[in-house]
Amino acid sequence: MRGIADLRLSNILLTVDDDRIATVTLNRPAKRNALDLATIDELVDIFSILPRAGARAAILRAEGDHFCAGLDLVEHHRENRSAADFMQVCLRWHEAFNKMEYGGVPVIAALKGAVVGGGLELASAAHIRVAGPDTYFGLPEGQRGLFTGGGATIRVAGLIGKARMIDMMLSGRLYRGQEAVDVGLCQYLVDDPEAKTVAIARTAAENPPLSNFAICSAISHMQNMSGLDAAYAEAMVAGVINTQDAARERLAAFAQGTAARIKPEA
Ligand code: 1HE
Repeated sequence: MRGIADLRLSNILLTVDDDRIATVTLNRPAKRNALDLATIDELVDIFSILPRAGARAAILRAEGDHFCAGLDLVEHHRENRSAADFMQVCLRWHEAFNKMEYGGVPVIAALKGAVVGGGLELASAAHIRVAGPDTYFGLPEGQRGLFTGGGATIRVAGLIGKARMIDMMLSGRLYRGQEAVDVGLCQYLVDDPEAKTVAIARTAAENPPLSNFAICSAISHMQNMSGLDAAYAEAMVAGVINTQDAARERLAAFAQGTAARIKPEA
């Protein structure tokens, strides 16, 4: 795909299959996939290019036993950053995660082991999170004398509400299993998150790309608007999406009785 081969990646593996489904693999398992600045730069590059290159969906996964241990604490300690320096680091994190959330390509995350701190911030920028039996979620920032800097106050609070987020940060509470689904940290809990993630990505990739673009950018944008403006924007987006050629074809199939009906599996 356009531009992908030119990317210089060290901490992340990127592959794209014949159906234009990208697999983005965090690849620092020896450091529990902690996010150093180089990894964040690679995420910015990858999620800048995938929408323009025509990716139909992206799977976000990790090598090793843990999805992501959050901010690279050793790098942060070594760099002895000033407030201004770390503000710039956080802006780069926001750039990466905003490209994921607002890029218009469905991002489905396969989660395992620790999804903590910045790792949870990364996961929460995906559109769908799939957890397994060993997955756990935490925000240990308080214990480390830190604060979230990669968007948790927006995305994690949005998923679980501010009271639960504050509890996680103050008390170090971890969520896992069905409780993690129930509070909204993930949408699926399955034995094999990798397989489920691939299946979801394949299903999503069958939707017209323009529909997925709206689903994976417009909803997030509209959440940032007043109700009145969101309703206006929704009408504009629906005007474009619901009259696209791909929609006309699918509507014709429905009218002719050849399209699938929407029913739960028996
Ligand atoms: C790391 C990191 C890291 C591991 N930065 N190097 N995040 C945290 O507070 C979580 C910190 N990590 C852990 O609690 C544990 O490492 C895990 C539970 C994730 C995994 O435990 P374990 O026993 O499998 O591994 P380990 O022995 O602790 O670590 C293995 C190596 O990974 C070791 O390096 P080594 O060179 O000594 O072998 C660790 O130093 C390294 N490692 N986690 C750097 N996070 C934008 S603001 C966001 C703020 C936050 O994200 S705060 C949350 C930080």
